[in-house]
Amino acid sequence: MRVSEQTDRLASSVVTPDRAVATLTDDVRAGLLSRPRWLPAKYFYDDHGSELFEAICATPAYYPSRAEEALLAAHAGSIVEAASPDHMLELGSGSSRKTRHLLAACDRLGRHPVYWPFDVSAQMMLDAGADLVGRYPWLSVHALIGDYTGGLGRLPLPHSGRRLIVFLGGTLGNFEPAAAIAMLREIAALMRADDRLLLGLDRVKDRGRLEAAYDDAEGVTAAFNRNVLTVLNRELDADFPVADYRHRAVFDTEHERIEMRLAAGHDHSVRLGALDTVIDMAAGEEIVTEFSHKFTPASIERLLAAAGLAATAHHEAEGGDYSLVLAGRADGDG
Ligand code: AVJ
Repeated sequence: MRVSEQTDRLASSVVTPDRAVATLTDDVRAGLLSRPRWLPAKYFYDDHGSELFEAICATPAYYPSRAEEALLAAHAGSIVEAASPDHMLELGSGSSRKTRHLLAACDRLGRHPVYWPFDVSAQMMLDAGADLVGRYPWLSVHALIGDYTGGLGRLPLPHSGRRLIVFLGGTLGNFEPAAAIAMLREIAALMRADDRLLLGLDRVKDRGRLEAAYDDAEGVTAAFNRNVLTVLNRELDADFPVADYRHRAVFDTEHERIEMRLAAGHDHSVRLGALDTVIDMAAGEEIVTEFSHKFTPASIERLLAAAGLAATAHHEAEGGDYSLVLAGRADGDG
């Protein structure tokens, strides 16, 4: 850690899951041995994949992260005033880059919450945490190390104090509708009447811009997509011919989602050493590697309502490109 005298304001805990989280082997057995073939999106993010995702955010075509950051920069003050948090819990905090807008607003407004980032990457949280406690003398950071898809029932947050739960990046869009509702219900279960959820969601827009955002001219998203096969080769002793797979990004208008896929360039078989099995891939056969759901104001309201939540403020980017929604319990007093 960079600033050792600050460790009293920088703590961490490992979060044990409430329920069994599927292993990579389980997921590959369920997804790759069935048709259509699919893989969960979370396996993109090894160290290299996380770097590639940062590089995607810097491409001109990938607008969501810039749109979200601009909304945070513009509305952090009103969000902090509305939520008045004593505790700020962030799911999938990564390097906490965008959260800095919220913490800066807290600083300006004299609101001093404890920050609880929750992520699988302990190192990223501790690096960001060390920087943040150095910046704000009032701030304590308590990093929660774990996989939030394993449940939120065992977090060491104190019972008292108002909570602001932050779930940014459009990550909820990676979940299929039923799983997104289940995730929001788990979040709602952590909330009392005055607590708030801040949710970042990408919006439905014209197909051309959506598909371009997931197929940038520099080929960064293509490299990110193929990287999941490199992860499988390494972790499962597999032999995917990674470079022979073609990146595809298709907007499914019925389900209102981008589907990222990898299409095999030629007929071949793949050995999955750790599963002691072989799969045959035909030329053109696809593996679905990610869903990224896009929302409308109406579908956001329906999603929140299905989880017992309701929007208390809705900040949208110009032209409706992106939404930052503040929500509370539907049965709360507002
Ligand atoms: C980080 C999951 C929100 O779905 O837009 C970016 C990941 N995939 N380009 C998204 C992603 C391809 C991203 N999320």
